[in-house]
Amino acid sequence: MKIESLVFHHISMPLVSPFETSFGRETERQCIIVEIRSEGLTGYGECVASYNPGYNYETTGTAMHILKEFIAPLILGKEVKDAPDFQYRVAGIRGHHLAKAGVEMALWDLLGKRGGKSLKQLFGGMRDKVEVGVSVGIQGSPEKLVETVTDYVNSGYARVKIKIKPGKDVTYAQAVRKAFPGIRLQVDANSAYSMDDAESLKPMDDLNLLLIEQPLFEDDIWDHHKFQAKFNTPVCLDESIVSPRHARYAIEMKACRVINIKAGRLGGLSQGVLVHDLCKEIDMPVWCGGMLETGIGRASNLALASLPNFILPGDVSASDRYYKRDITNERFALNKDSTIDVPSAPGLGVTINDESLKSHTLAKVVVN
Ligand code: OSB
Ligand code: MG
Repeated sequence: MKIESLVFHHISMPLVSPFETSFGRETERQCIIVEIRSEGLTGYGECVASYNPGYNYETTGTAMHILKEFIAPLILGKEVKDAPDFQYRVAGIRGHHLAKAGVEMALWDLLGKRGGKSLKQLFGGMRDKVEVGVSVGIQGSPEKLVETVTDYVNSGYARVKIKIKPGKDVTYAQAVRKAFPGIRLQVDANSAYSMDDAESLKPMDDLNLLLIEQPLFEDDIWDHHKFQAKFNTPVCLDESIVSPRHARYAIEMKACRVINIKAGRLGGLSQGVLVHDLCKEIDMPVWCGGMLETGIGRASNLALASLPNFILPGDVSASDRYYKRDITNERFALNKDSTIDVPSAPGLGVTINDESLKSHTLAKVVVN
């Protein structure tokens, strides 16, 4: 595919309710929409970097810089064959996985549109709908948390993840477990703890949790091995797994029993598929993480989660859990069985609402 032009849309989307994690509170979500023209077709991708470097060192600012100055020149006017070819071309750019992944997604959309195949078909997905859960931000009190969780359970979510941080952890998780004895429950610390805190988190082991996500430092795998050895509950790594290589390190070190796959963090959907395949070989379950995506990134997450080893429900909730107005014409709804349908139209299977995209745009950069 000859790459004829790239457009980067820096957008800001108001969230329906604030989202608080151990690294901060967001009321709006920023990201960069990547638009690529090639041979009469337009492909879209979403770079999931946000305004703050709280989850990842990348931000919308650094991503815009890397996209415009370094990634675009490597592919503009070039014949890019597929995702591996793209990865080969950008291999000289160290890190900046979120930026790379945004472009790779747009290339997948183009490949699918050109060949008349959905991303699910291109990846070899097995499911027409995938099981999903909801990620609930930190709340002011255990009572408030139970109230919020109740609303989500009533709207049909059969799996709940709660965000935790020091001082808002064990008692919060206990309150939810008490209110919902049978629900599939898990917690996510986003690197808020150190090994010195492990003992205080030990009561989590009595709550029949599916997993404890990323308790320790984002650049650490070894201490997670020590943490996992102390707990019966599976440890799941998110931030620490930035490549298929890191997934192998974590597996070999017995640092976790589950991996959260996010294409952005790994540097592209192709890398997400590789981590999926690696884990499948050794029977380690994976699930699809979320970055509060717009309809574009959400469509790609659903396609990825249709692969066979996505055994646990993903953080891929319905559109109305995030945005009143999305930038895609399609909205994703929750089915009665806590699933969401995987798009089946060519490429990502979504169309852009130009007016909505424009009204959410803070800045636009054209490279041609
Ligand atoms: O750690 O999984 C995370 C959102 C932004 C950054 C990091 C994370 C999250 C979520 C939300 O948990 C998942 C979603 O619903 O998109
Ligand atoms: Mg996480």
